[in-house]
Amino acid sequence: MQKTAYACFCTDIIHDGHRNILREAKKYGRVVAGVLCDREMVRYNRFPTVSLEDRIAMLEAEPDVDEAIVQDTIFYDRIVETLHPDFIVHGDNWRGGPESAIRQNVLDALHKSGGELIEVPYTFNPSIKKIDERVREKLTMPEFRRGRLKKLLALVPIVKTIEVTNGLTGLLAEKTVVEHAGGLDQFDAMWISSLCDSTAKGKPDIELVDMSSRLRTIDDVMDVTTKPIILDADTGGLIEHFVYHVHTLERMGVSAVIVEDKTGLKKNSLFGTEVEQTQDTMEHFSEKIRAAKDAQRTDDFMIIARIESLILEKGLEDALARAEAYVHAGADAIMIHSRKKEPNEVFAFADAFKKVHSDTPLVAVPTSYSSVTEAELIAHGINIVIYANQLTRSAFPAMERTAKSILSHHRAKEIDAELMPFKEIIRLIDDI
Ligand code: SPV
Ligand code: MG
Repeated sequence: MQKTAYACFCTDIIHDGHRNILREAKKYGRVVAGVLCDREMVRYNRFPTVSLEDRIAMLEAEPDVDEAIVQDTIFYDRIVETLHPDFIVHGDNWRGGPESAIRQNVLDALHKSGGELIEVPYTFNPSIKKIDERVREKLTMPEFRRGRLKKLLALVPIVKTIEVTNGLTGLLAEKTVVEHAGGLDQFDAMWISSLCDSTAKGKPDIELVDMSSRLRTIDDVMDVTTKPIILDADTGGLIEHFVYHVHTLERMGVSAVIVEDKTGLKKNSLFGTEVEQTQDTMEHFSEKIRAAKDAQRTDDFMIIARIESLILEKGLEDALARAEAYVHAGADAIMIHSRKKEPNEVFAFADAFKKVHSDTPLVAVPTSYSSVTEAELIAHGINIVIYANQLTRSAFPAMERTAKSILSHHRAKEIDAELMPFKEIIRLIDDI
């Protein structure tokens, strides 16, 4: 009986490197090509720029492919159990880094089934590099990245979002992958926080850093990343101004804007009732949401209404009534904020809200209730989790310690051992 050689592809374009793998597979028998499904591609690699159907057709058109099938998990157990391939063929570039977890999974699965892993030396040439760069370039374009948050919401159990304030933190959000409990994890989206953006400029978080400056930050992040961006737009300012900002953000390729129902001089929510803060009226804020939805030009963009009732201790009923009004005004999602140490009030809100609006996404920002797990948030119907300021809070004490050490020792030697060599930092930076 003819043997089966299987190779899985997680790509939008077939280039010489892939053809080399297929040619090698052909030497071992009938070639079955796997096409990694959208959900897994998004979670573990990058967003597909062509549909699953087109990716299947692309592989079917390859002369060395006998059959193309969908692989629906990044790990190979299911494929090995159902297909029983005699050989799995893969490039040898997965031996180091987080991808080695997938390699180990293949080895374990093949060990059970009696199959064999064939590793082909990874092809790296200038034309392949160019193709890779072209796909990445396409992913950075506004029309491709704008709709990515909506797509993610349909694909992943919770959209894991991390604060970014510049190109470098953008690259961290884009490229950090960890292997954990036999799986791979990475962030799905980026949050441009008003608190961290202001803090990076040494300014208070009171809408003092104006939109032109915020847009500059977004542009820096966009230049070097492909993941979707959620902008913290504070109160959104005057309705007449906010509608302009919606146009600009859509045109740039931002995926969502979050506006909070406060008015006047906005202060950061983490101060709660310790400072004077005024909540907008339900009617006026609904009008703001409605005007923004009217101004929106694409279906991709999301306007998310942020409710400050729990922050301002106005109670759950007020929060739920506002949620109802804002959804009615057209909000694409609701962010519920809390500064309690425990997630109970967020859960109570989420449980009640989801009973009525099971399809409206909910956003949570677990800064003060940081012990909550993603699994618990998912269980209560939260769809987006924002880790809103943890990168800034980790960088600042490290920088302060370094500054103090240099001042105390009148040289840098004492702190040097704690510092990362620059060549390790710039490994994140792509050359053109
Ligand atoms: C921000 O990150 O700027 C936020 C979240 O708005 S919070 O600081 O908790 O208000
Ligand atoms: Mg903010």
